[in-house]
Amino acid sequence: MRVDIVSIFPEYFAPLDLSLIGKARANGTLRLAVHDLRTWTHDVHRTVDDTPYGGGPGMVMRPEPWGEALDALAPGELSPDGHTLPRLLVPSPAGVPFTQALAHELAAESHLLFACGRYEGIDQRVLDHAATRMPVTEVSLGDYVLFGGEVAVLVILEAVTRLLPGVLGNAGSLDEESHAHGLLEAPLYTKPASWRGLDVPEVLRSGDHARIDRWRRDESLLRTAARRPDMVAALAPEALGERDRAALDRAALDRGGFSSPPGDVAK
Ligand code: JD8
Repeated sequence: MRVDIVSIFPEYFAPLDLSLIGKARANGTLRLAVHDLRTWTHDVHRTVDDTPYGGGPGMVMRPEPWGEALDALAPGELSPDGHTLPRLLVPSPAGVPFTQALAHELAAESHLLFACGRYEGIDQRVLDHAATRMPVTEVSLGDYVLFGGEVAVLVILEAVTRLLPGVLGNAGSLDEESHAHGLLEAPLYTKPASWRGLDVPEVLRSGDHARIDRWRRDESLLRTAARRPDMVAALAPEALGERDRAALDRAALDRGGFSSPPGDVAK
């Protein structure tokens, strides 16, 4: 996969040399390039912002450097030199939510181009013009406010690159993850069996794998009900068995709720 990132803070992306993403870059699975937006300015001050039309606080990123950056990195036509038409991703609090499903979709692309905004954001015409030549997706990490798109790109790239073939050594662990089966993970323990007066749950040391599976499933359900009622509500009814429903009812009662069918879990 080819990835280009445009930012006024290219130093933000130093961590992408490390760990498993660094390895994916080293072995050629990930061809990543970070570009300084100011490369595409022409004035002595290398200006990238200006005051907003219509008034209001802060500054808006000028369209001209962005236009030149996107022209350079997404030439438009599918050329024979290996250039592919990228998908443009623009982090924004007004974007569609970034989810594991979107991470899977992005992992199937051959070329991603990230545009990191700062200040109040990027002139809308940059996105409108880009959309005439390539797919454009504004994406949000979540409902909180960041200073700019850089951290969002680090998060998105980490979620996407670990889905690329060969990046995650242990292939089996992908489909066992919480966001694959719609529940939060059960708690984890390692040695020693007793630590600061706290013991590892007996069931995990029993060697009885049927009991262990059931215990983990119950813990997943209890946690999910307590912390993520939205995820419980989104479960397909057929995703829950008799024992699952019993565990959820106990969880609801513990929280002062009442027994209820799936899809109608007490708030
Ligand atoms: C890009 C500029 C800051 C946004 C005024 C100052 C994502 N989940 C998320 N929260 N915030 C962002 C995000 C914030 C950004 C930019 C992403 C570019 N800002 C602006 C508008 C309101 N502040 C984000 N992904």
